[in-house]
Amino acid sequence: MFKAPLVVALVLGGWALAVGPLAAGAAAPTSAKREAAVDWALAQVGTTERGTSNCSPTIDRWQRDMGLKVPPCRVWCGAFVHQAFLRAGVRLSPRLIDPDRTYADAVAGRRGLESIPVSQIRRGDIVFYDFRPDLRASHLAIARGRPHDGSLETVEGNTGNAVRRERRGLQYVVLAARVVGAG
Ligand SMILES: [Ca+2]
Repeated sequence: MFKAPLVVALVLGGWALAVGPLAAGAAAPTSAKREAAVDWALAQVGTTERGTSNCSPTIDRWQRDMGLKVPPCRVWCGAFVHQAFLRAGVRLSPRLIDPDRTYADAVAGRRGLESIPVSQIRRGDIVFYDFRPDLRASHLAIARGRPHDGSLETVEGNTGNAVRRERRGLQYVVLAARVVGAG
C-alpha cells in the first residue's frame, strides 16, 4: 500500500521524460497551425507559373525553401503545401516535392504525417490524388473543410499551372493525412 504513490510517481516521471522533447519543442502542430496554413494558401490563389514551365520567381523560392536546387523547375503542388506549413511554423520534409513518396510517408506515419480516414478530413489536412496509373499518388492539395455532398473543397498548387481553389469528388481522394509534426 505504501509503495503505491512511489510507483505512480515513477510512472509519471517516465511519462514526463518520454514526452519532454516534444513538449519542449512546442512544435506540435495544432489546428491553429493548420488553419494558418490554409489562410496563407488561400491568399496565394491566382499565383501562376510562367507558361507551362513550372517556374516563376515565387515558385522557385518555395522550392529553394525546401532545400531543393532550382533549376530544374519541378511539378510544384508539394512545394506549395510545404510552403503553406512553413509559413505556419511547421517545416515538413522536402520529400513533399514527390507526392508518391509522401504517400508512403503518410501511410507509415513518418515525417510528421499521419494518414486519416477520408471521412475525418478537416480544414488544413493534406489530400492525395492520383492522376497517373504508375504511381500511388501524383498530386497534393490542402483541404479547405470537411467532405460534404460527396466532394471536397481544396486549395492547391500546380492545378492549371496556378494556385487554385478546387472541388472534386471524394472518389478521387486516394489518401488523406494530418500534419502532426515537423518532417
Ligand atoms: Ca505546371
